[in-house]
Amino acid sequence: MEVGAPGKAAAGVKGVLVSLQRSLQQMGVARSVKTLPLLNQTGGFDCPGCAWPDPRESDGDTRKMAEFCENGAKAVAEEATTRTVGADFFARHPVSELARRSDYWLGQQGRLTQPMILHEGTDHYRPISWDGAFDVVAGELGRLDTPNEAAFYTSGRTSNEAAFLYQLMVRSFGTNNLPDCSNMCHESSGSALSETIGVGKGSVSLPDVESADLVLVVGQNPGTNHPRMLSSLEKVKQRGGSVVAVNPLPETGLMRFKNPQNLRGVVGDGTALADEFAQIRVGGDLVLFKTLGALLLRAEDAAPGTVLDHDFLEEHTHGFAPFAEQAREIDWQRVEVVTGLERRQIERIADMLAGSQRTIVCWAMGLTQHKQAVPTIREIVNVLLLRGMIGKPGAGVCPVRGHSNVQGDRTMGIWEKMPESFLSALDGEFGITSPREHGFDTVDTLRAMHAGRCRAFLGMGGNFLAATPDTEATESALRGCELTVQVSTKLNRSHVVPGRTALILPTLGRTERDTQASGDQFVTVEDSMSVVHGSRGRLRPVSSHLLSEVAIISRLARRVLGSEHPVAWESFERDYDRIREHIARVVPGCADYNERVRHPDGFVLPHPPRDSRTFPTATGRANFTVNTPEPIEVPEGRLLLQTLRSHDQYNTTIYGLSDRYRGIEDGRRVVLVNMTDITELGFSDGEVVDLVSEWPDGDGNVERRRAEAFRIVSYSTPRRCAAAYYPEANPLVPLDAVADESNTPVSKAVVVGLERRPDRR
Ligand SMILES: Nc1nc2c(c(=O)[nH]1)N[C@H]1C(S)=C(S)[C@@H](COP(=O)(O)OP(=O)(O)OC[C@H]3O[C@@H](n4cnc5c(=O)[nH]c(N)nc54)[C@H](O)[C@@H]3O)O[C@H]1N2
Ligand SMILES: Nc1nc2c(c(=O)[nH]1)N[C@H]1C(S)=C(S)[C@@H](COP(=O)(O)OP(=O)(O)OC[C@H]3O[C@@H](n4cnc5c(=O)[nH]c(N)nc54)[C@H](O)[C@@H]3O)O[C@H]1N2
Ligand code: SF4
Ligand SMILES: [Mo]
Repeated sequence: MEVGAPGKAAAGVKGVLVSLQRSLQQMGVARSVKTLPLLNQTGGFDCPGCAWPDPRESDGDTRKMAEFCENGAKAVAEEATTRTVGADFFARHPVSELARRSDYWLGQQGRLTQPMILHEGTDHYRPISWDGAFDVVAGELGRLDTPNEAAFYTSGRTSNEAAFLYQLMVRSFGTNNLPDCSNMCHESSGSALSETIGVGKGSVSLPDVESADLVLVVGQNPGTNHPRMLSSLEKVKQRGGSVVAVNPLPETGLMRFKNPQNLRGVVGDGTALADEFAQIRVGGDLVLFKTLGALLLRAEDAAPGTVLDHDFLEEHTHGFAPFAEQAREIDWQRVEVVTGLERRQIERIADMLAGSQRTIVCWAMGLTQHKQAVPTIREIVNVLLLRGMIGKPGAGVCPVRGHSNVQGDRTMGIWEKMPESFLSALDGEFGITSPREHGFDTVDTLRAMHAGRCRAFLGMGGNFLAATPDTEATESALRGCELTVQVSTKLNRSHVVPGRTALILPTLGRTERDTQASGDQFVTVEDSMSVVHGSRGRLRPVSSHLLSEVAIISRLARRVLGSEHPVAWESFERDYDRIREHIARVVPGCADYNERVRHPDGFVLPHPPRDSRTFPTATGRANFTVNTPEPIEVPEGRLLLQTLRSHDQYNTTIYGLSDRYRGIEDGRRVVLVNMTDITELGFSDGEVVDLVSEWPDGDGNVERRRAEAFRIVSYSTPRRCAAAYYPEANPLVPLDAVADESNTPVSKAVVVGLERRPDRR
């Protein structure tokens, strides 16, 4: 492992070189030349990376020749690789051996090419026919005491068509157990926004972001995780706007951007981004936003009529008086301790808010994966409401989504607690009776597995084992299942920690041509800004045995639900327009779906707060809320650990071992700690330690979880805060550490100690 100085600017020529190198390594010249020009283009395929939107002609924007970033190119290379994993591979490698390999090694083996089964008591996956595989699933599901003993997970790459059919199959089978990656991701945003503005999605468009005069980027590392967002932040700066970054780490992508699309980015220094970098303590954001709200109210007191948007408050909000009554207090000493920020900086940011005509707040996992994530996001809404910063151009809330279709999957009904209006529309359309009892989310699925109440697991994409908290406990939960089924493109850890019987069902990726009886098909997706559009793969599938997700679900549904089932499953696989006809009638905002998704720009789903300042909340208005910060207790000698992504991974998929913006190369088992803490705790930079987390179990005992052998790296982070990569640090996250209301695992605030390893110095 090598540790050097962190990078000074994101992207630039280096980013372009890395994109090319990875593409050539995985796909070769011919396939690279065929693939990259179609990425994010009209008539091409949607980037399988993140959910950042594409420019639209309807907005007066044009798409560039290369409308993708370094990490988008890596995502494509990872999927469109020519390396394959077939029956011979599994014959050579027993599961017990694969289980000892790293996530990186597993992913690098290539694409899965044929259905495989692992029978009880054996150590090798063996080939099975598709029909044979569906028989096994139907048989095991049929043996359950109730449909609620099965859980059906979804990861956010699944297309709208597949997601719609999947939830239809699961509800027809008789359960709402539809946990998804969103439970671990933006669930907190959905909870907070539904309650306060009535819609659990962001309220801004791409032109809004680019025309804002103030953008706050809070708990998000766009240079790595949403790289094309930097082009939008660059536009904000070029138009005279300001950017505020709130983050414990000075992430390179928040500081300076070298846009490879223009000369300044190639030969110049690029564009400086953050005007203010607030290096906040992990978990300090609720107190920060409460203080910003207080300062706005005080500024209004000092100069009445100049700060608050009284018309907006009167016409569109509810609960302002009780909010304002408690909101003016500031205990500066406490604020400075909890946030780690200086009073002067918080006052400067408040001045920027008070002077801005168009403010947008963007956020991601640095906010959502905390115990008080939901109150924190509600507090951001409070601050925006004070100045009427919602439902007007250039202003609003912007939770930046992760997976490329995670938002679409929810729109299509992947949720353990879809509202009655959706369920009754679904029942009416298909003549089925959906269950009404809420299902298991991700954490509840794990709890149910431990309690023996969930005995069958099917994953539509994703890597449930590596993505979820408390890895050791999760392993035993999955091993305790009668059946685990993974519909996947690539080999991952969830395949090598099997239930009594385990199946791998390989599927087409988004880059690949999807040919069915009626001809080549396209699918649809929804980005982070509610734009729905088509995606058409063009590459020859990596194996002729692959089925599309739609085909897998349709065939499995026929087998599980029987030929008498009222849904015409066989019609869907032939022609995906048939699925979209149903989507048009069931899913709100999707009328004329087939027509509108064929528009080169797709269409934008309705969002009442954004479109007309109508707020479909319980009060019919945007709600102010009163939120009380709870201190996070970090005992002496302990650190507060956040788990995050390197520049060279996609969640549990490790593309490579280079986190170059943070100066870390050729290794991932690192823990970033402030130099003063390293010294005070009696360690030194470069030493290898175990991380041990501590969690009070409620009976007065402390549960200890250990992750071994992390190299200490001295890094710029606030005192008593630390950072390590996900998924390596997941064994430290207790299953019971969840966010209030959203039940999202608290992956950004784990109390840990560093422990000297017995075998070392
Ligand atoms: N290349 C690539 N792109 C991706 C992904 C990927 O793995 N690789 N994953 C996708 C997915 S599913 C998602 S959800 C997104 C994730 O996108 P991000 O949310 O950007 O991902 P993380 O790496 O978890 O980064 C969290 C950021 O929050 C900061 N942070 C941590 N704790 C706090 C806190 O208490 N307060 C504040 N203010 N900041 C904090 C961290 O320092 C870090 O910069 O990216 C998506 N895009
Ligand atoms: N400690 C900690 N834990 C976290 C997080 C964190 O920040 N810290 N982040 C959380 C977040 S935000 C998220 S979203 C989750 C991610 O959780 P998941 O979505 O479950 O994980 P991924 O790593 O994105 O899934 C990768 C796998 O998906 C499969 N795949 C890829 N493309 C396709 C496709 O087109 N179809 C199908 N069927 N399969 C496909 C491949 O086999 C690949 O191995 O992890 C969460 N876990
Ligand atoms: S910003 Fe996200 S969606 Fe856009 S090209 Fe990069 S990874 Fe793909
Ligand atoms: Mo995510």
